[in-house]
Amino acid sequence: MRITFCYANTQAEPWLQGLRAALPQAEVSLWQPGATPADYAVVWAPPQQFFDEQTQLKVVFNAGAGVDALLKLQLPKQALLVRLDDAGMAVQMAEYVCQAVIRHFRELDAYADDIRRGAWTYRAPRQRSDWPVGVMGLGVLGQRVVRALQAFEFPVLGWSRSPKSLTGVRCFDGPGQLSDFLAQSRILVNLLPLTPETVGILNRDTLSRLLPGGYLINVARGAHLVDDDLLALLDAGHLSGALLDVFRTEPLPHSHPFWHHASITLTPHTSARTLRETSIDQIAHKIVAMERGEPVAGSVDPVRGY
Ligand code: NDP
Ligand code: OXD
Repeated sequence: MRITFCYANTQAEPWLQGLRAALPQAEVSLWQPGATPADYAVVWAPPQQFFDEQTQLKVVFNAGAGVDALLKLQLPKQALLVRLDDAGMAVQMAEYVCQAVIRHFRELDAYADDIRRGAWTYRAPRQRSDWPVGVMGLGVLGQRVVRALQAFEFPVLGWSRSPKSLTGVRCFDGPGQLSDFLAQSRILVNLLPLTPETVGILNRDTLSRLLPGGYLINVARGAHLVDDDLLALLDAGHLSGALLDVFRTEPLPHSHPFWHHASITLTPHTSARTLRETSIDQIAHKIVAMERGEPVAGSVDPVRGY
């Protein structure tokens, strides 16, 4: 079996060595234009030329959870697309979201400012029940985030495409229940895939439905958010702040107003990183299972978009 590797902006050699060690029976190589056709591909942000040449692929493994960029390309018709299914990202996402929720709820940035000014001040403790957290997307990452938030006893709501029943979570589904979900959330965490249905879903209409003083945590994709609508709602005081990890253009251009907005905190698309060893292990196990004709988790429905 042949495996080809095409991953933008990464050191290929440790991946190639890891894949060879995990699958000694496979011929693993770094893709170059004109390379021999392979059976399996491990990719992140490949060029269209890769798929134009690798027309025999049986399976394409995306070395990340989100497949929105890949689905913009023309993949070989017969190729199954499989994304990373947790692979160590869920716990990272849970710790990132919990630190953000706690930092905002406990006003830790305001305390840090006070201390920097030499002021020893106290703020009135907030009631956890006044800070319900709504999680958009109850998939692999969303459900892990929900569990972590519950450990800190925040009231948690969730919204997904299909109905869900999760212990202790007020679950909503479909476009018809989105307004009710938002109207009962003060902190909003976005963990949706980017699809034609979800592009621009964080906009003036939806964000203004949050409880007053709402706080946005966007860890999914930049194109979920209408940037100017967020700025308008922050400046109008309906939202109290936002933590953004993902952007329409990455790296975020230095001219973008998000860089200097007092109520916006930025991180550089780092909330849940692809962990090389864990990802190689997951992909290798899936290849072995597929060679045996067994089904694997994480296959993408290109029509649904995730
Ligand atoms: P999953 O596919 O496991 O979960 C997606 C969830 O979104 C599901 O609950 C699904 O509903 C729901 N959903 C999809 N479409 C809609 C819709 N139209 N309306 C309502 N709900 C919808 O994905 P993951 O949890 O693994 O990952 C989520 C996203 O997180 C990725 O697509 C990626 O964009 C982002 N990500 C960001 C990272 C970062 O570092 N910032 C790292 C990794 C991922 P249902 O359950 O009914 O199918
Ligand atoms: C992913 C990401 O989708 O890193 O895995 O954003």
